[in-house]
Amino acid sequence: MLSAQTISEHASRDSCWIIVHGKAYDVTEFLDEHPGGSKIILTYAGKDATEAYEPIHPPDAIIDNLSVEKHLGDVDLSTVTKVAKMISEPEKQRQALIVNRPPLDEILNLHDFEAVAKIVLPDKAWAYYSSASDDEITIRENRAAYQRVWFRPRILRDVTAVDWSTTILGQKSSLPVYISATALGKLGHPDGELNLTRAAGKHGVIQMIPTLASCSFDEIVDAAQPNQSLFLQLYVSRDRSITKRYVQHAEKRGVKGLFITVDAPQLGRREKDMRTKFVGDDAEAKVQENMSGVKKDEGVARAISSFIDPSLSWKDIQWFRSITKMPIILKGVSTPEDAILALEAGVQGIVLSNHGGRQLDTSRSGLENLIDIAAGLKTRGPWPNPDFSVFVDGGVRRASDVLKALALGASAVGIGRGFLYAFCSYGEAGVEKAFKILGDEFEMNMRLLGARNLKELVPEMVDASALQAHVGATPKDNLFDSTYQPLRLAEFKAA
Ligand code: 173
Repeated sequence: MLSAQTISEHASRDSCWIIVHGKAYDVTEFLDEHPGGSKIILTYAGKDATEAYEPIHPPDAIIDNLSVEKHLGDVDLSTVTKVAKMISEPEKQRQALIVNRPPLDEILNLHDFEAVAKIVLPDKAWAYYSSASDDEITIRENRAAYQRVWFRPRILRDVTAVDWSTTILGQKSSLPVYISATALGKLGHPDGELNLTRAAGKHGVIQMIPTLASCSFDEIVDAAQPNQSLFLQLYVSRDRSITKRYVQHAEKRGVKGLFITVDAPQLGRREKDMRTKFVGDDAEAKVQENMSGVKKDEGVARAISSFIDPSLSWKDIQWFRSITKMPIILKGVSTPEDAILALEAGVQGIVLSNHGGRQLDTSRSGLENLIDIAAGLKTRGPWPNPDFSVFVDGGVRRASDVLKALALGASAVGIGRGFLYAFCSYGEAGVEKAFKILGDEFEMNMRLLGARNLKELVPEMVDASALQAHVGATPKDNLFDSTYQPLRLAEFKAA
């Protein structure tokens, strides 16, 4: 049993021990390998790092990443003096707001979750989740694109019974929507991604597990029902043996689709996230930062993304095919040229995505790209193609958005932030409510549109003639605009 006193004697770059979950670790040699940089670890050198560790890492990450001789053993927790945490005034106000958030019954649409999340989330979490790259033009365009498409409803079709269930990559789904991957779920709720897993299991919805989930992959799979379908989002590591092990483990555990992210060889600069800073502004952190030379203003995502391999190329696709039998989907395709290359490479589908506006700013919306990509794929085979799924994500908040994408030929639609904000604001019950809201919206909109099932959604039911015109008026999106938080400029220090 180690005492806190002993640990505190190892509080420097030359000998750095930390405590996580009641055990001590020697991380001296790991400092420069830490994907999040050494400075954040040095802030906790000689101390208990559990509180900082938990929201960002799966519980076993430290155990897996350090060789056994660096596992120093149990710490006598009675010797660890809990640093009394000063609850700041803004934090007190936040806690009060959580208590007073609107009852779940009063949540009527997915924008409501976002409005509540914006208030109840810690600043750092809201900044990370809501941010997008550069001038945030693409994230706003993702919403606006849906409003440039208008319905052409059919009448007198006996719409007593309507059915919006479907299959996605051969898996049953109660909605033509899957939960898209969003990283670091515990920044927003202590149960993190498990909120999604549990709600999805109850309601027959498919969850895409993020590579950078706060819960470990196995915790998520263990929380699923026996027949629950799960997909996996993959960031490809520079070390392909890590990627191979991860992919094959996922397949063994029954994951039904591998979504390889192809739009993030480098993370976009998300300025909202960068302005909140990764490490708190305390003097100690500043000293450590100066010593370690790591940039302090990277933002949460960039700080942990250095393992992603920018050399990933079309040549790698055959290798993925050789290591797994799961359907392979390329997530983050924007052009017919690449859609055709993907088809020719023999993958099972693509996601027309701009990463929720977080990567290349002023790239077009997935919905708009669907027009060109459908035209391109039509020259190479059937459209829609039962053997080549085309998914769309980005900016989806309403069932009517989904119906527009499906009418234009999408196989299903991904929603990331919408469900993320549902659990950040109300936990698992929030996600269940989000499914219910979407179901109600599907029922109403399909009746009004004259489509009794998803096969009856045809391109003639939408007027997309304005979709590719970027000039001209789009209707005001008041709900979205009232939650959407504009970027800020550099601020003066308090006098
Ligand atoms: O969009 C993101 O924030 C994201 O995909 C990511 C990538 C690397 C680390 C954390 C998040």
